[in-house]
Amino acid sequence: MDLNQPTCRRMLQMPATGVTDQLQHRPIPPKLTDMSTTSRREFLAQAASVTVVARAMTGTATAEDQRPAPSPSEPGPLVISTWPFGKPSNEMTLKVLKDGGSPLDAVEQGIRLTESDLGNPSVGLGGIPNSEGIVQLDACIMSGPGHRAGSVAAVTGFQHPISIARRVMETTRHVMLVGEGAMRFASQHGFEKGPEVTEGQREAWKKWKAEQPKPAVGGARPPAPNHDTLALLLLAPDGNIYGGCSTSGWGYKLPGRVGDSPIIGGGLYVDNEVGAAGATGIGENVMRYCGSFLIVELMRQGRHPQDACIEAIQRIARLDPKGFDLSINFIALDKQGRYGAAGTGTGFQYSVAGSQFSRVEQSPGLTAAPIGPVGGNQGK
Ligand code: SD4
Repeated sequence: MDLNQPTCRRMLQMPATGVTDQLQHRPIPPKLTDMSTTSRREFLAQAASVTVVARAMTGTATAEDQRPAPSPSEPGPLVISTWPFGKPSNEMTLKVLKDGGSPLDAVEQGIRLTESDLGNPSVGLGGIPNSEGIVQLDACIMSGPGHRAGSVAAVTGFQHPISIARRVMETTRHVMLVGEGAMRFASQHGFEKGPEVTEGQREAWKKWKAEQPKPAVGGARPPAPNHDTLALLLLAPDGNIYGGCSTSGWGYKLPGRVGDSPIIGGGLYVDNEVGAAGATGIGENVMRYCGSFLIVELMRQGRHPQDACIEAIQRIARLDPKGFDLSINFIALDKQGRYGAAGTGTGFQYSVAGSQFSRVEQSPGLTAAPIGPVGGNQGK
């Protein structure tokens, strides 16, 4: 759908040209799919989301502007995850539930699927390594019931940090284990060691390293732009909410750097009274604002998940010296089965699936700037 078409412009009540130019650093509408391939029901859902963003542009986003909740003809679970590569993970999550697995099994297995893909440069052991050539993984998991959480950070050589995070949650009195301790814990619990980096990533790292200027003592080489974490949120058939998050983090980061993804309230937050949110992008720009927690709190105040994502980014950009130049994206899901997303720039895609559908959707971007070189949108 071309947003400059008369129908769209009427819907948005905006001028035909210069929309994005005039509104630099202000929300722009989501790019919608071609009407010819869109059912009436999907069109109505999309029109509702356009209205949400149009109102957000004028600072009047309201909770009345809601994507329809799943209709009674589509009962059952709803799962949402970051990027198109989340689609197979969503489908795995639903399959595990269908086969009788628990919601936590479903979240874990869904995320493990992406972690197993050694071709994915930002989740699992196929990820871009740190500046010393070693892949360093972060992950966390949350259960709405019991408000339980488990998390691991800076783990190397283990293929499934999401499973280690779950084990931390289920077998210890702690929430988060990092580095050596996390790895010792994983070994004691029988988790298998894999390679520390794939051959392909090792070759790319060598090339990157050779091209870097010698850093000053104590200084750091600039990390590579790479922001494609998998965050996955599940509304289970019994109405409870769960979530998980897994990443290899910022490519060529300093050894020991931990991003937002394993930080409860940063890259993921689940509140069983309200809903859940997850993040992808430059973790430093999410964790300083407790981004996912903020979105859940906005939903608690009545915001639609998409409005909450938009408003959280607007608030972060207002506070941050970099404005909207932050490369952050969020997804959110509430207890009623409504969902949404937003990003600081255009191009962020996310995956949604229920018992009757599985698709990739385009998130609204709050500026016209492209989200940059990311692998997520090129995923399956
Ligand atoms: C991090 N947020 O470590 C993660 C990386 C990422 O998409 O890409 N997320 O900062």
